[in-house]
Order: sequence, then C-alpha cells, then structure tokens
Amino acid sequence: MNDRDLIERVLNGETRAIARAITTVESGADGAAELMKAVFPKTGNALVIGITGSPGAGKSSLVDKLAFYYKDKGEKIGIVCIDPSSPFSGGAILGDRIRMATLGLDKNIFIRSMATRGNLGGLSRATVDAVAILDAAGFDKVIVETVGVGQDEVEIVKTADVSVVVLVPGMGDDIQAIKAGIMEIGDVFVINKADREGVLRTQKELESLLSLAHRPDFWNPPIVKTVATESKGIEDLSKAIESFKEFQDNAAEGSLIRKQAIAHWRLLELLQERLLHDLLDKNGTREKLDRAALDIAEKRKDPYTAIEELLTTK
Ligand SMILES: Nc1nc2c(ncn2[C@@H]2O[C@H](COP(=O)(O)OP(=O)(O)OP(=O)(O)O)[C@@H](O)[C@H]2O)c(=O)[nH]1
Ligand SMILES: [Mg+2]
Repeated sequence: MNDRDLIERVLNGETRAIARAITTVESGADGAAELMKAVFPKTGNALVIGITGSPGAGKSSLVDKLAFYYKDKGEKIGIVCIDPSSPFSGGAILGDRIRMATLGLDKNIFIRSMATRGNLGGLSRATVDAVAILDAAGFDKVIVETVGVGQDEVEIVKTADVSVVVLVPGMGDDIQAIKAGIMEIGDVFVINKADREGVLRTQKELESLLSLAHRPDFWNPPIVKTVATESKGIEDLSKAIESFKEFQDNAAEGSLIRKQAIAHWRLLELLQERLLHDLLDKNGTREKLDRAALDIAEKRKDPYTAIEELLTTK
C-alpha cells in the first residue's frame, strides 16, 4: 500500500488501512504529516465523546455498552483507549485484550488502544490524530477512554466534543482529590456502580461541587446514574451526551472559542514535538545531551548552563 492508496482506503473506511494509518501516526513514521493533512479536511462529522474517571470506575464497561447502544441504532463506532498498561490503570491489561478481541469482531465497531508513550511524549498528539482518522473514515461516534490521571489524559479528553467524567458511589474524599483535575472538564457526569450504597450521598456532594463551579458557557452538567454491568442507564447517558451536543450547536460562538482553544493547544504541542525532534536530530546533539547528563550527575555542571551550551553551540 503506498501513501496515496492508504489515504484513499482510510477515507473509504477500510479497517486494515485505518489500523495502519493509526500505527503510522503513533510511531511518527514518515508520511504521518501527509496523512494527517489529507485527513483534516474530512473531519468534523463524528461526535467525539471523551470518557474519563478514576481507575476501575467502570469506564471500559460503560464504553462497551454505549458502543453497542449506538451500534443497535445503525451507527459505526470507533473506540480509542489510552494505554491500558499505564501504571495508573491498575493493570487490567488482560481484561482489555479480551475485550478488544470481542468487540473487534463487530465490523461496525473499531477498537484500538494507544500504547506508545515515547520519551518525547506524543501520546496525546497521536491519540488526537487517531480520533481524526476515525472521524474522516466515516465513524459516527468516536469514543476516547482515558484514566483521569495525568495531564496528557486530561488534555485528550478536553479535545472531545463532549467530555464525560465517571465517578462511583462512596468516593467522597476522592471527589475532593480529583476535582481539581477533572471536575471542571465534565460536560456530563456519571455515577456508575449505582447498584452500590451511597449513590444519593455522592450525588449530593457532586451537585454541591457543581453548584460552586462557574462554567464560562453557563452549561449545567447533568448527572446520570448507571450500572454498566447491567446496561442500566445507558440510554440516559446517551441523551445527556446528545443534550450537550445540541447545546453546543446552538451556542455557536462558545463552541468556536472552545475549538480555538483546542487548536491552540494542539499547535503548541505539535510545535514542541517538532522543535525537539529537529534539535535532537542535529548531528551530535544526542551525544552532547548524554555528556551533559553525566556532568550534571557528577555535579560538574548545572542543568541551566548545560541547556544554554546546547542551544548556543552549533
Ligand atoms: N457492581 C458494579 N460493578 C461494575 C459496574 N461497572 C463496572 N463494574 C466492574 O468494575 C470493574 C472495573 O470495570 P472497568 O470497566 O474495567 O473499569 P475501568 O474504569 O475501565 O478500569 P481501568 O481502565 O482499569 O481504569 C470490573 O470488575 C467491572 O465488572 C457497575 O455498574 N456495578
Ligand atoms: Mg478501562
């Protein structure tokens, strides 16, 4: 498959080409930029749903049920999960593999996990690119699942059209702890595992936290209760997602500001990656970096001097 072929097949929605295109952007291989240039104009039709929450909250279970719900309505669904082997996720790797094997059998559901976390970052860039590829390939819904820990993960969910934050009952202290990170990004809140005790209390705590928050768009995030394992509340969740989408569509100005903010963040990220790559690719830079690291470790040099030297010497 040459590059032109690949692009054409992706836009045709061919599964193998989509998988290959995602691998291309993930590894930052040659042709990734050309691919994304061709993909960009074809994006904007899918509804991108970001799902985040603490480890084990039931995100994967919810995503699966939501995907089947949409599929039953005749839609095509792409799922991108971030690194199930990340140190934060509690290591449900095997479970996630089995899950992918099962879901992957359905031709209207495409599931992919992004596992690369290179030392130069790029995870969020590659994930957002993967979402764009699925969008351009004709998927109606693209669901991105990330564990709500870590800056990358939060940024990724922010780029979604609708961000869903998943909580579980009886996590009072957790709510306090995570609110700084993910509370403000939730357009929709889910209390999953609603078959457990303490649902009402969690709901009250959540409501009082939300009443303190001031969103620039004045949206009032709905709270949905679900039992993912029993497929309960999935339709309510889909309605809540839809209601935010409609709200966004009607608030054209607000949504433009949101899109502009996302584009700004993406540009900075691409620039950062590109500048770093260009610099490191220069002859001898990697060796200089190694040497400087040794100098710093042995206290012969401080990191600030090392950086100045690295940037000024040709
Ligand atoms: N009782 C109950 N258990 C649930 C519910 N939803 C999920 N679980 C269970 O909770 C556990 C974690 O579910 P996952 O869907 O893997 O959670 P996750 O948030 O994707 O987990 P990580 O990706 O590891 O962060 C599994 O054993 C599920 O069966 C629910 O509504 N009620
Ligand atoms: Mg999961």
